Amino acid sequence: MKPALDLRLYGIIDPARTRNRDPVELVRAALAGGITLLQLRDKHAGTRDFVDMARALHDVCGPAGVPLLINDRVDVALAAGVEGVHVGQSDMRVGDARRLLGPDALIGLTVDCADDAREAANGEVDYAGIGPVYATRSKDDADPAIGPQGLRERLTHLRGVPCCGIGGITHGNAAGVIEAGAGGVSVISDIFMADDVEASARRLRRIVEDALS
Ligand code: TZP
Ligand code: MG
Repeated sequence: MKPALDLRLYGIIDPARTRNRDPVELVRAALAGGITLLQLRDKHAGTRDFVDMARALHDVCGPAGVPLLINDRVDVALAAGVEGVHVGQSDMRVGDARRLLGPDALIGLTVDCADDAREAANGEVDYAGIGPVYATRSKDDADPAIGPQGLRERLTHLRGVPCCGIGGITHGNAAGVIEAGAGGVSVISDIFMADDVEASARRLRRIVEDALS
């Protein structure tokens, strides 16, 4: 059965963005603070280390009932037995990832423009990630920020596909992302670079809940 998808507070753990702290401990804290979905993103790890980290994170996410997705690497997702993947526009095509991972996998797609949004709306993806909404230091090749207005515009092409905003989202601007129509926020720095990861996640979750209600 496909796991339930809850995009409200979607944490992305990138071992290069933890201030040298243990990703597993940070994820434990973020789970305690209320993240609803987790992605492991690692642009540097060797395949073996990537799979080991995915397994270690899956061991802490499982008891919390929070699905774990892997950025880009369908092979790592399969090897570690996690719930799915998030793919970008130059990663494996959604149809190929779906064929490899099966109907119960959660698959997310980065949506950069109206054409991508139309592709996401064709039914094979479980959610779309739209951004960068604001400027970010966490992605080397990030496109220019689109702002809440750009997010709103892309949402019109998605025809009901669940969506989260991503990129530079903080306590100060998360409410605006939800008010623009996103179902949640996807965040690296404001959770995993924070001094107190649990408190930061908890505060963001409350902001998202308030904006959704
Ligand atoms: N894709 C678009 S922006 C981004 C990714 C992976 C980085 C988001 O990180 P942060 O630190 O929350 O801006
Ligand atoms: Mg990618």
